[in-house]
Formats: sequence, C-alpha cells, structure tokens
Amino acid sequence: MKVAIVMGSKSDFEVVKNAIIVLKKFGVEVETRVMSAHRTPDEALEFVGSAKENGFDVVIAAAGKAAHLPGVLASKTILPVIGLPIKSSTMDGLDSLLSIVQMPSGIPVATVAINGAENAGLLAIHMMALKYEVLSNKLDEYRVSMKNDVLKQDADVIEMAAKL
Ligand code: RP5
Repeated sequence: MKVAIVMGSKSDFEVVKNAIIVLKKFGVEVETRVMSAHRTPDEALEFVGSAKENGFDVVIAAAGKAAHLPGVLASKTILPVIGLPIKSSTMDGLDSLLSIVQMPSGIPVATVAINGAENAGLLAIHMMALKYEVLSNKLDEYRVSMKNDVLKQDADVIEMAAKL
C-alpha cells in the first residue's frame, strides 16, 4: 500500500499535505517529492518510470498553472495517475484544471477538483481498496463516521432553526 505524491513545486505543499494526511490516516505509506515536468523533467520521468517496480500502487501528481506534470507522468507508467490541480495563479486554478483534465485519448489522468487534495488521497485509497481488503474495511468505517457526522449536523440545525 504505497502512494507516490509528486508536486511541481514546494509552493504546492500547503494544499498537497491534505492528501498526505488522509493517506496516513488510512495507514498507507506515502513518498512525497518535488519534481517538475518543466524544470526537472529527467528526474520526474526516471522516478515514475520505475514507480511500479518500486512498489507504488498509485501516483498523485499535483501541479499549478500550465500543469503538465500529471499527463507527463502518466505517459511513462501504467499505474493510475490522479491529477490534483493547484490554484497557484491569477486564473484561480482553472488553468491547472483544464491542463490536467483535457488529456488526449490513450493516456488517462483521473482529475479531482481544484485544490481537492483530500479527495485525491481518498480516490487513491478507493483504487487500492480493490487490492487490499484492509482499506476496503476502513473505507466502510469512514463512510459510517461521515454519515453520523451529517446526521448530527441535521439534528443540530433542526434544533437551531426551532429556536429562531
Ligand atoms: C507549477 O507552477 C507548480 O506546480 C506550482 O503550482 C506553480 C508555481 O510554481 P513556483 O513558481 O511557486 O515554484 O509548476
């Protein structure tokens, strides 16, 4: 159960850390790196080219602006790649989102919302849950706990509204 998280710049870390947190909460090993499709392409391609034989199950690639990193990484591995668009420019992350989501046929990248780091981590967990039953069980527990939270919110709001 091992995920590679690659980001284009250290400046992405504040967002990316939410993926690391959720993966660690589920007991998944995470390796987190800065590698850029534009600034360090050789390192990025070498890393992802051996990711499968190095035991990784999924790659999460976070990038902003002209966010080519997820697509470039996906071109060199058959591991599933999850693209995480980072809001790091004057275009509010729409540039990153479109750069990541509009992949040409043949090389898919699963794309989450702009700054959707927690869902990137969770999606990786869902993918790995097909292989590791322990993750499947933890996801069931997670869903129950999320449901209970929302039921509690519902009860709270009913009470708050009644008092108005
Ligand atoms: C992208 O450019 C990075 O992923 C980052 O989101 C953005 C800005 O990078 P820095 O100029 O902050 O290094 O490659």
